[in-house]
Amino acid sequence: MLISSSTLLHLAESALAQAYRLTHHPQIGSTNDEALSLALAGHAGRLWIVADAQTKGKGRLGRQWISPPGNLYASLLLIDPAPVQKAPELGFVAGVALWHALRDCLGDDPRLEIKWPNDILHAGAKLAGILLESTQLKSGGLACVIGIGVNCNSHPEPALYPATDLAHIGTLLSQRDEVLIRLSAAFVTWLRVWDEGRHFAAIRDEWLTHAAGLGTPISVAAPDGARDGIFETIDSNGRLVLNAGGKTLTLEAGDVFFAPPPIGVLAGVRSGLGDTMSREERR
Ligand code: BT5
Repeated sequence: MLISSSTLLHLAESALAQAYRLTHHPQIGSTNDEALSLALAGHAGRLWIVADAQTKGKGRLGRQWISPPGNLYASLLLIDPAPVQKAPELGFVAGVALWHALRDCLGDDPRLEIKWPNDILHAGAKLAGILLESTQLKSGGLACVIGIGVNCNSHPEPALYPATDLAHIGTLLSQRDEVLIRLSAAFVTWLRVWDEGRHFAAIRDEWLTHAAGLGTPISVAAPDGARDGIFETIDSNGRLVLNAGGKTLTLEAGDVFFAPPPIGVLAGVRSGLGDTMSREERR
């Protein structure tokens, strides 16, 4: 069932003023899948799709996003937000916008960090995740879908990473409608800064200000195997730059681990692009 506007859920005034709109589903397979379907059916974009629960919530690389009621499951559909080659940068714009929205909920807290490519951690535990997908439209346009899951009042105990939620942290604001208002406002702000890819440097600077693990030893489960080294920076394309025993490695994809991961985990992580946009989708 689709409710065109919710009595509970609202977008920020700044988002409404920029013609963003909201649809709300009590339950859905995946808000990202719904956004992609709407795009293929000709939707003009600037649409937030929010569900109370998802039955097929998706993470990156075909992984599951556990999606019980009470947390925020939202996808933002944008049509032609930038030239095609700049579209993968949206994952970093989303990471910065989500970090700011959650900072508004937490207040100042140095434990709130962005993990490459765009997870949000609190005290090292995963608070929110982002899944960026895109599809080429028959019209020749590009539909981009930014899917965001925020754990508001519960979190699972997944095997790969520790997790947390806003209520568990004890934040000022923890309700998903409060998070959505701040998220929709933060996207207006940071999409404007990005300026259709003209100012990715400003997004990169902001991302690096809040990055987890900079200058520390990390392990990256990359598509072609595990890489260990010091996390130096991200480059002008958002790729992770690793100093591996004096040799500089630039990684486009992978899962980052700050502490030695459990035995077998690195080998078990499925390969794929760290920026959440598949090679197929980038063409
Ligand atoms: C992500 O993938 O972090 C992207 C998550 C995006 C979810 C949103 S919800 C709205 C929209 N619609 C969708 O269908 N998806 C998007 P990844 O980095 O691959 O992390 C997935 C991994 O995180 C899983 O393999 C689990 O280990 C763990 N996990 C699953 N559910 C979680 C949760 N609710 N909280 C924390 N970790 C979780």
